[in-house]
Amino acid sequence: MGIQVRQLGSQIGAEVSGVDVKRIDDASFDALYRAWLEHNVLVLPGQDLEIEHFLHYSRRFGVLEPHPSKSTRHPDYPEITMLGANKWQDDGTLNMAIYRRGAEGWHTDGAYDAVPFKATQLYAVAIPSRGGDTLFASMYSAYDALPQRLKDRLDGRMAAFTYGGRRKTTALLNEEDRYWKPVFHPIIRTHPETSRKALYFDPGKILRIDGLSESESDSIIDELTERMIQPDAQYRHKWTRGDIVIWDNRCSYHLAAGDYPPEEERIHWRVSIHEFGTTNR
Ligand SMILES: O=C(O)CCC(=O)C(=O)O
Ligand SMILES: [Fe+2]
Repeated sequence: MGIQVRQLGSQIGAEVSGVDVKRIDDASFDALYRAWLEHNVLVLPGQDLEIEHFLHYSRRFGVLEPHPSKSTRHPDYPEITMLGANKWQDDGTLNMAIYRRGAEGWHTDGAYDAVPFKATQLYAVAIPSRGGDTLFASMYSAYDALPQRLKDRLDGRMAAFTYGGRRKTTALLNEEDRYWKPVFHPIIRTHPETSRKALYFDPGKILRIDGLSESESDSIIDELTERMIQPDAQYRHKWTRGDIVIWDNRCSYHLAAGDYPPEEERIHWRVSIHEFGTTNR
């Protein structure tokens, strides 16, 4: 099976064709994995999958961990989150936390865990007639574009992160799961596989930057929020049913457009993937 890799954005994103993930061999998977490390976001169109196939393929990247949001789990497969399912409430109104999931700001998944997620992978089950794109941006490019003053100030510093961050947005969690102990990550993070430096930052999950006064920490968080997305380091994915998209949370940010007609269905199967040998829960 020969795979073809076509670059999408100038600094992030690639499409892989010539692959059926149900029967990809080791050599092709190695090539695909290398392309993923290089491009951070991979799109594999035209996949025809059952849940078991998706889980089996996802496990080639690492360990699958159920997302802490229990209310959006698949009832029979806890590792699968059903994005966009159950968005209508009993009183007929739209559950905005489900409809707008991932759309409140650029973020990286799992920064609230001691070991952040390696990857998130989605499979498009139902796609609306318009809207509902997902946007991606490179953390490597964000780091490269920082002024030297900030690189020097942040180098070697840890930051505290938690679920919901300073705004405590925990609507997707059950009551009993809303207490999170902050975890610490280096804000300039060296990718464990590529050894490249990235700006590991998430305005919706960060609490403070260690070793700085509260006011300096807050003002740097504001400045990083302005600088984290480089306009020329983005890729915007327009979904087609059957697409698999996987992104590397150690070196990319993403954002759901959150703008599709709510009366239409937008459903993805979603898995959180951790590095082999690591678990948080
Ligand atoms: O639905 C999307 O486009 C992405 C949602 C998101 O942020 C996620 O799945 O982590
Ligand atoms: Fe996300």
